[in-house]
Amino acid sequence: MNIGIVCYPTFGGSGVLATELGKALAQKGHQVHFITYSQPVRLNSFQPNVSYHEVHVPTYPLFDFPPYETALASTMVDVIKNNNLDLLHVHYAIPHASAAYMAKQILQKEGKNIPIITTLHGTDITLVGRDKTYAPVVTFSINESDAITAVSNSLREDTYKHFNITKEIIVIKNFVDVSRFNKKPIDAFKKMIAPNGERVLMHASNFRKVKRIPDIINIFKEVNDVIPSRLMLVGDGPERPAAEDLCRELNLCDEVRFVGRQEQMEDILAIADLFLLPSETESFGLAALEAMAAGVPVVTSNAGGLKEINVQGETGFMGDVGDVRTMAQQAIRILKDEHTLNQFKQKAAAHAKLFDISNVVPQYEKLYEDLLKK
Ligand code: GMT
Repeated sequence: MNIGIVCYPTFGGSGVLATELGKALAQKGHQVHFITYSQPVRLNSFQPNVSYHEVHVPTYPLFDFPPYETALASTMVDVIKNNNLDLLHVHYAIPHASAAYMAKQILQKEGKNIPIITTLHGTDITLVGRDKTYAPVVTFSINESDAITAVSNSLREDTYKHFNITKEIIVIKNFVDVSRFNKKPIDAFKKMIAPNGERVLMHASNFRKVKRIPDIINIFKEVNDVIPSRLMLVGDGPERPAAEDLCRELNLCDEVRFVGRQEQMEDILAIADLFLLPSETESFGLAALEAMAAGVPVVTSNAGGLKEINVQGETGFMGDVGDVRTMAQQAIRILKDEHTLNQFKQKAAAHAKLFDISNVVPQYEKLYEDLLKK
């Protein structure tokens, strides 16, 4: 098949998932065309069968806000026509679903029908999309998609709850390439972070409010008071300065490392003993699944789709949003001795296999094939 994929090219989970899906489809022999405003971060090496089409947004002195959605829809039309795409798969509803609707209408006038698949990822529904300045367009363009998928049951329910969706939403859960994350720790790296054999706690995100970064630091403080530990914070975003302030206030500057955005998550996760994700909302929690695939147990909140990946008492634990005390105690329970930690590590890795890429990509292929038969 000739497949177009539209996504955010940044470090966010939706862009990561869309890029990994495109790469996997290309490996299976499909021609994949990424349409984004910059090179997706996980599209960092040459891949046969993969093309990348950049969306350029010309500016003009009149524009306080350059019309990205118009540029995106026009680029979609151009790429679909010139590469004879069979279908277009957009990830994250805003503004990809409405731009795709526009492109579809333009092409229909020219006699070409292009099926649109919209995959809902999370904040496009639970946070941003619900804002009344976006909601009518989001609702309309989701309903106009030829197929709608959501990355968890929880997100599917949220979408029906908050929007007037008249079509079936198919759940295709996020996936991870288990073979990529199954790596041995680099000893020198582990020694650098935890020179005296301290436990390594980790978090990776875009440091937005929804991730509750202060909870992570407070959980770490309680753990470190009992078990000598280090905290690695991977990523960057608006909450980082406040997080640095909190570390200074709590006198944790030597124990907490801010390592910024990183591409080689498999090497970084390989040295972790525990991953923390106490988010306010989380439609799925791909970062936690990648940690589990690396054999790292997770302590998370019980928000949204986290309940669908984290098995209480097996792959880690869950606490209520904001319940720092409980999550710290859960972390201590996991980290307290080598035997317990190893059991959690093994179960996390085993459970992640259920979400292996090899089980999930065929579900998207089947969906595409069914649409093309219509
Ligand atoms: O978590 C973020 O802020 C990034 C966001 C995105 O769209 O890139 O992530 C969402 O999509 C991921 C991939 O499907 C999910 O794993 C995340 O749970 C979801 N984030 C939220 O719901 C907050």
